[in-house]
Amino acid sequence: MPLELFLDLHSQPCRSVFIFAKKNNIAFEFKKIDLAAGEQYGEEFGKISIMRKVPVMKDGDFILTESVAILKYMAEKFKTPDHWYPADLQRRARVNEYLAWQHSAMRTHGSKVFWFKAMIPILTGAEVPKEKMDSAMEDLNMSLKLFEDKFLQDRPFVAGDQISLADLVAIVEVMQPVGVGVDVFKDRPKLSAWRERVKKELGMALFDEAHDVIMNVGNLPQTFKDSGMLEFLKPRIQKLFN
Ligand SMILES: N[C@@H](CCC(=O)N[C@@H](CS)C(=O)NCC(=O)O)C(=O)O
Repeated sequence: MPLELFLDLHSQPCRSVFIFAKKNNIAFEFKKIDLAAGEQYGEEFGKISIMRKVPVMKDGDFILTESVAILKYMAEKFKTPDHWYPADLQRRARVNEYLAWQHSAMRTHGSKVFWFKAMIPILTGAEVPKEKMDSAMEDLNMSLKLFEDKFLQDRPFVAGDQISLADLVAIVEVMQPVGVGVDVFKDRPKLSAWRERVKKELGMALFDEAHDVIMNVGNLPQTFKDSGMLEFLKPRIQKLFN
């Protein structure tokens, strides 16, 4: 029986899981969970995960949440090429180092800019105050700089000469603000060259397939409104400003 992957490609961690499975010819059934329509809060999804977040993987009776855990599970179960999650202790540690860091840095900062630019003005009818926007951009720029200076340095990819899970998890997060018009690659030749290498390794068609929805987020806020998710999200939106 193929894996079941519960995904919404608007979500960065879902894109990493989707791309990894496809790139490695891992058979799976795509179970779409429409986050903007609130499907993660439905009864059916609740039976799959009380975390109510995607991605989720189901392998027979075994259910796994957390994209990083899912990626490592797939890499090990399907014995994907070593470069994705190297057996070598120190190269693997480099991958793990990035995967541990990114949740509280690149992911947090890129997501915040995405919400501030695209979602909040439409959901609340008001622009995000300039000082909040500037502060979010500052955090994102700091993460991007650390990615270049600490995680890439002069290497083609995070763990060396070959692409790994770290690059995959990084690219999907870096692309999130791009979807709302923030050109994070401008004046960053090192980051741009890395993006081109990653795209080439993944394959342009697969990269574009995964990122299509995030590059066209126009209808997303309307879906939030129509589904009643807007009311539900208000307290969370408030938290973003605290
Ligand atoms: N740490 C988790 C993050 C999962 C997560 O935050 N997913 C978001 C989409 S990017 C989600 O499902 N949000 C739905 C919600 O909070 O209602 C992972 O890496 O899988």
